[in-house]
Amino acid sequence: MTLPLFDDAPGAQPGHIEWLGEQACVLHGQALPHAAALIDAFDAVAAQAPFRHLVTPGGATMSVAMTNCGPLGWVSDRRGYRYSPEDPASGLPWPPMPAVFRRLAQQAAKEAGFGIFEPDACLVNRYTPGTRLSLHQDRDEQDYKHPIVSVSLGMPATFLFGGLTRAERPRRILLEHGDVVVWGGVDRLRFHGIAPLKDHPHPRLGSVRLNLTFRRAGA
Ligand code: MD3
Ligand code: FE
Repeated sequence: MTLPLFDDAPGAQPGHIEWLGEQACVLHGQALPHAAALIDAFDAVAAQAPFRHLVTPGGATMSVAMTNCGPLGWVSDRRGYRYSPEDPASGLPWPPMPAVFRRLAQQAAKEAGFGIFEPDACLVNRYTPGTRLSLHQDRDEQDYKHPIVSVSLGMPATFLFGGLTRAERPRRILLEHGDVVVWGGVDRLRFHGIAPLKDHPHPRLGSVRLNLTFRRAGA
């Protein structure tokens, strides 16, 4: 039997489904055919709701820059974490979720076995070299029965896939341009994060990684 030396070694083929848990998987390369359309649609979102570095309730500034599209957007400030229908920077609604975003998220949820997924929030994270996202759970949504879909674009990242307690040592999984991750059910509350990004410039996006995270945040 041959065991891989590194579980974050590249080499997963587009179309390959990598199961990380009972109800968590990576759809390798699933977004590749749509990457150009996703990035073009995203440019319009960022023009209306620019990236910003949010402050945590503890007062730390996050190294990830964020914006949102869709009916609800995830925000953080000294008062806490929550979903808001308005961009606090402008007081306006978040830009609409582009159809190409929604379709991809729905298709991915279906392929991963979650049935009909109607996201009402899309958080966009922007990473540059050195940016990290420390281990956390996603628990600001109303109902954990809905899955979450994430789409990676641009530079590769090492994603940390932990357990249901912070103490469990996370697995390291390479996420590349075009990879889609879907998780829900028993894996919905796993701790996860992103290791500090290395500089491997991407032909279209340069020294940037974008991550789109689709959620059903409201009822
Ligand atoms: C969670 N974003 O926005 S998504 C977040 O790449 C967030 O920007 C990360 O965590 C990012 O809240 C990671 C990918 C992901 C993959 C597998 C998971 C998150 C997961 C498995 C369980 C729980
Ligand atoms: Fe998260």
